Amino acid sequence: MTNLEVAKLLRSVAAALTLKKANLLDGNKVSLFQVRAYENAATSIENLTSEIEDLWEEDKLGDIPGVGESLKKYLNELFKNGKVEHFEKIMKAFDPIIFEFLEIPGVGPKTAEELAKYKIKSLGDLKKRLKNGELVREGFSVKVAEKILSGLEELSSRTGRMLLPYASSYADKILEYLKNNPKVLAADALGSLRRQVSTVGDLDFAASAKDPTDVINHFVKMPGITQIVDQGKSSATVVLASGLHVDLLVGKPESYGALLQHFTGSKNHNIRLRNIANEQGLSLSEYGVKNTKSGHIIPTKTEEELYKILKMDTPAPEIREDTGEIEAALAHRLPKLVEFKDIKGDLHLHSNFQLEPSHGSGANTIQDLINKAKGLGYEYVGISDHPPAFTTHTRSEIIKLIEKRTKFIHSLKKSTKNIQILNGLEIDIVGDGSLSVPDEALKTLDFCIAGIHSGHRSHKDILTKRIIKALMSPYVDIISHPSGRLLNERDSFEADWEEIFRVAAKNNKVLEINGYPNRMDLRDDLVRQAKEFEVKFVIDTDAHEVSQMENMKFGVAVARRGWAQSSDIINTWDWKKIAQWFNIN
Ligand code: DGT
Ligand code: CA
Ligand code: CA
Repeated sequence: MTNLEVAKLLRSVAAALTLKKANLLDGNKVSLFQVRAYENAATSIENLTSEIEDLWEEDKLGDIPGVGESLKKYLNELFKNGKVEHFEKIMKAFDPIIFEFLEIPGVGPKTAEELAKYKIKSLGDLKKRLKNGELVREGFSVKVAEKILSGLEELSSRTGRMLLPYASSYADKILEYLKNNPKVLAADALGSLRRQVSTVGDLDFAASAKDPTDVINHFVKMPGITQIVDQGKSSATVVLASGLHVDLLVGKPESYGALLQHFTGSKNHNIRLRNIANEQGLSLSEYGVKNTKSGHIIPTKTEEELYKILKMDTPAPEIREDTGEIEAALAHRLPKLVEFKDIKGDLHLHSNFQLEPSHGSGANTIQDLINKAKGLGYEYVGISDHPPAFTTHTRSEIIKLIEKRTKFIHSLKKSTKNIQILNGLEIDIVGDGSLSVPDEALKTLDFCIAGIHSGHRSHKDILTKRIIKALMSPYVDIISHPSGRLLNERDSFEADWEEIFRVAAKNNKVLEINGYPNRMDLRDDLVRQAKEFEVKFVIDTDAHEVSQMENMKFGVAVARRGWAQSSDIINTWDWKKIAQWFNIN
């Protein structure tokens, strides 16, 4: 079974449990925590860089984040017998088509169950009967029908591009393999990965060697290759078990700079660069920089040499998109982009503190998060759990629970050395734009993150109003994952971003650049636009587990692609300045 198949099975189990709870079929025995455990495990399996079946054979299932003892037992049974009795028992109460419907973005277990009543045979059948109005005539809601249709469109337009952090970990392994060959003088991961685009179509590598054929022969023997699509003297394309395509170009050391430049792209950047070269009597290609008249190749051992020949500074790979970087490089006015080493803290972290949160509690203790932050060399760390929900708790219960956590964090502040701790929450901006926690409790915090966690498919004006209202609250400091996208799952919602940027800048509110692998939100293009309004940003990981705190560099990549400098990012500031900004004494 592939990772995707296993993940889909676990999601189906989670959905079946949700329905059982909703329908009160043993509902009292199902906990939301259990449902979430299956969903979390599914996500981490989808994103593994090894095949889960291999891990099972090597008895390493326990190494997968989110796979605990009981799930390990079920997965054992799955790989041994091809099925899990416990899962079959849970799922057999439901029409199997329900689990197909759940693949549609925006369709949850309840809608899927409702749809199943209409005796639909397949997703194709569903699309047909929605389009010809049949379902609506039979009593199905017009509004929900429209939502499902757009979900079906989104599903068919899915690109199948890999999220940057996972592509990056594949690339590290491939580079290690390439560099194992003593004939390889240098090897680099290029293309969209080097430009740090949030999703990657295929992986591109370059290697420098005197004898390219030898390197190619070694490359096509790499473990994990399922198909060799193309093999030439100095290039090859292969497919890995995950379906990921990998290109390799091998070039001579004298012109390795030209190869690096060519294969990093982007295509638009290269086209402009080629025109500039032509005007100077030069031609560019992966083989080198050629004097058009003499046919002589000008050596370019490094990329810097190539750009220098063109009388340009070298733009950071992240901004090579022909969106102004070429003009800036010619004028020697490239921005100094923010770097990972500038980051002094992470302010969006979820712990497992018993706050009875509405959703998304973390896996580790607050102390674990603090220790990890110290390990990363941070000066400060902000803990920002989700609060309890109004639907399950009374106002005074919410306040009491938050007070209890505040007390606990205060005691940690006293006992902790070498790092500053900030007491925060990530609260919801609810449907009418008000906040999910009473002001009375918000007052006790060092800082407050507010985010939209529901109603992502509402009208543009409604979503804009919700964010604007939160930006006007004196208690809100940061808006988390502002555009609500989930890569490969849900697009950014539409909103009046200019208005949002204007109000954020005016009220000294900070927009988050969330580095969680499937968020990368605010998006790079919106970061660049927000910068024009002098909006400040914070780069966070939104980690729900300590290891995810290492994703900071991917958040930094989004900021760099948005041309952000360290002065635009509040968590590059030292503790004194941060404490002043949040009014902490
Ligand atoms: P991806 O794979 O879709 O995430 O995007 P890239 O940028 O990695 O694109 P890819 O893998 O097709 O090609 C890698 C680089 O090679 C690309 O960024 C620039 C260069 N390149 C590829 N095709 C062309 C082309 O037709 N013209 C020019 N000038 N450069 C190209
Ligand atoms: Ca590529
Ligand atoms: Ca490619």
